[in-house]
Amino acid sequence: MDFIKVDDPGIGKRLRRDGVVLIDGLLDPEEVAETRAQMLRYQHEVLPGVPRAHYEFHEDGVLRNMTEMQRYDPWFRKFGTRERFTKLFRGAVEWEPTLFYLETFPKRSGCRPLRMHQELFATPMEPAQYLHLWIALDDVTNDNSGMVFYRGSHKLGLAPHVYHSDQLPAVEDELLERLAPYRIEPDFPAGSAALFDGCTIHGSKANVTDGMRLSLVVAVRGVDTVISGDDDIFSSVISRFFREELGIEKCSVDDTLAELGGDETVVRRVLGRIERDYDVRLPEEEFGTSASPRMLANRLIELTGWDSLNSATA
Ligand SMILES: O=C(O)CCC(=O)C(=O)O
Ligand SMILES: [Fe+2]
Repeated sequence: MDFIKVDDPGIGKRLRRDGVVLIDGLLDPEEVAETRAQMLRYQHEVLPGVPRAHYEFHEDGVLRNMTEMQRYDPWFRKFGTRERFTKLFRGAVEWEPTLFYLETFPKRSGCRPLRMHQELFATPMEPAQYLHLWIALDDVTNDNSGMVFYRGSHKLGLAPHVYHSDQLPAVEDELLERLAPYRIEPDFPAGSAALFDGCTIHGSKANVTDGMRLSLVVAVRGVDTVISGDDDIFSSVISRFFREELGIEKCSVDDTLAELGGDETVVRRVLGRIERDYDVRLPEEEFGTSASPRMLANRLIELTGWDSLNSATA
């Protein structure tokens, strides 16, 4: 597959046909350097104030990912909405795109392959209007977590995924074998990019080089898509805290701790876990044992300002 320019009028047609479009020189070398510098700044200056839910380090302290970067930093928020990208998205699809998130998964030396997956499987939405713009911030070749795509796989819709204990769900091997003739493994010069559909099967290889390999993803979705909102997500996370702290199997988002047999010590443990993961201290006296997961989730969202998916705190 060949690379085309960001303003090529054929991008939409290629995206519909192949589910992935390779774009040449999306960022020039200065922009690549600046973006890398901004990622370092974010890591050192912004990350200490970001809730743990939106970044991860490997056990030995090497950065593993930073997600939802548009929420915490104006530079990245602006990056995600620059005109060059907005025009690209608008020209590529027939729906109106809106910024969904910015994220980075630096591939450290020695990292294992990222199994083949579809973005839409991990983040379901209705209708399926979802694009990733994956931007290489290094020369990305076969050896440093080279990218893999299955051309045309977006036309299959959602593919069966299997769960692996060590990783996210991945497309089953049998299907990948059948799709082998459509597998592509392009080399990406720094600053080039792949624009791909939420249903396009993709992944990346092991990094067998000595260096870290950097990329940045800008995701957009249709303005009218419905996804699980923060209230559903956080209510469900807090229900899990309730279950684990009480040692019970079932807890709906409206069950209160008192109804489930919890006392003040359980309240304190649940609030402690919320604080650890989200850096927000909910006042104990406000809820006591009358707290339900939904109540705590709503208060958490209020206090963080995460009242909409792209609400910003910076
Ligand atoms: O950077 C990678 O290796 C994988 C990227 C990816 O899965 C994505 O952009 O959705
Ligand atoms: Fe992905």
